[in-house]
Amino acid sequence: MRILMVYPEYPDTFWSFKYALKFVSKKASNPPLGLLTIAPLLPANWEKKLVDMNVEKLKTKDILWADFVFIGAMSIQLNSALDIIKRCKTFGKKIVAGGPLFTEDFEKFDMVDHLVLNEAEITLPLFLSDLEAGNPQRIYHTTDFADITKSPVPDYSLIKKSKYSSISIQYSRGCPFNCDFCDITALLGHKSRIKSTAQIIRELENIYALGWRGDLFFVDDNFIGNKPVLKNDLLPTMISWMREHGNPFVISTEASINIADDPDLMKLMTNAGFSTVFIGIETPHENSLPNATKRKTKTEIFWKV
Ligand code: B12
Ligand code: SF4
Repeated sequence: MRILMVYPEYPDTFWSFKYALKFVSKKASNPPLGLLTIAPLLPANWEKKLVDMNVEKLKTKDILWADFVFIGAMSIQLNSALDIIKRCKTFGKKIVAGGPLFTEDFEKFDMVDHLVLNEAEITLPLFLSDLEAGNPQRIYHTTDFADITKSPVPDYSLIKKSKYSSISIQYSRGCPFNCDFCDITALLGHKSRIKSTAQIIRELENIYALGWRGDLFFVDDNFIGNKPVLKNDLLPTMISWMREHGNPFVISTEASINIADDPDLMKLMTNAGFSTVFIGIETPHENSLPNATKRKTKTEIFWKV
């Protein structure tokens, strides 16, 4: 079976970094980690090819090569996703779609043959076993959240690494907050679920073996969701690993502002190679926080920012 994985093009918005990326001779900031994560969930003997349309064009010969086209996308990629779907359908290809865009708006995609929604660790195996039995359904969804200690190491070998300014890696999913403008809790739940330290080391080994050196982005919703495990296990292990490998990565992530409460945690992160933490501040007005259904992360810190 030949699987063509396609990541649609972003529109020209601030977060596509279209103009900034030219200064560093890159095409996109990050590869599509969702598609890289589902690739190893597919049977090992299936052939897989990835086209990220933010770094290369989708060629007709790639579509013709495929038995199935797998599309993953965010809502902002809707227009490009629709173009891909129409184009693949003119060649009579079967389409499987998943990721945030399709999970949230699945009823809008009549032309998609199979909507494999929510976290693929749960829904993709169900689709694959029905496919093998010759009876694949149109929609697979779940209200459960995946045990990500069982998530496979993403197949980083599928990307054209020189086109990206940073490589993505994920330690946790989910967030305890409930901001009304954010889709995280609907998609991934309120509980911070973490991978094991051994998994992260395996993922770092894979990225290192790929020959990647430089920026690495932990794409967690809140990297510090489980501080005791970070402080006692992951970060000390990462510090040793980074030293043994000549500090190959410059790491960034996202975290809540209460990271500033914990100098020990920040020191450990710095020693493990973290150089930048992206912190979202919803509003400088404390009274506006309830309007965004955001409970305070920590008032004293919030007001010092
Ligand atoms: C890294 C990231 C980015 C990066 C890089 C994007 C990239 N190439 O990965 C950048 C900085 C560019 C970015 C930008 C934006 N992002 Co963003 N981003 C993320 C983040 C933090 C991680 C994405 C990731 O790698 N996840 C890890 C993988 C493993 O998870 P996943 O992709 O969901 O995949 C799983 C399932 O969805 C499924 N799956 C995924 N694809 C497929 C495909 C198939 C066929 C199947 C079967 C299953 C499947 O299986 C996977 C394993 O379970 C997510 C939050 C999150 N936790 O996911 C937000 C997120 C995806 N971003 C979001 C948003 C809103 C944006 C912006 C629009 C923000 C803005 N206001 O401008 C911009 C848009 C980009 C643009 N150019 O205009 C939203 C999307 C919501 C939605 N409904 O689409 C999210 C969910 C965050 C949020 N707060 O809600 N983003
Ligand atoms: S704290 Fe961040 S990840 Fe959590 S719900 Fe709010 S915006 Fe989303």
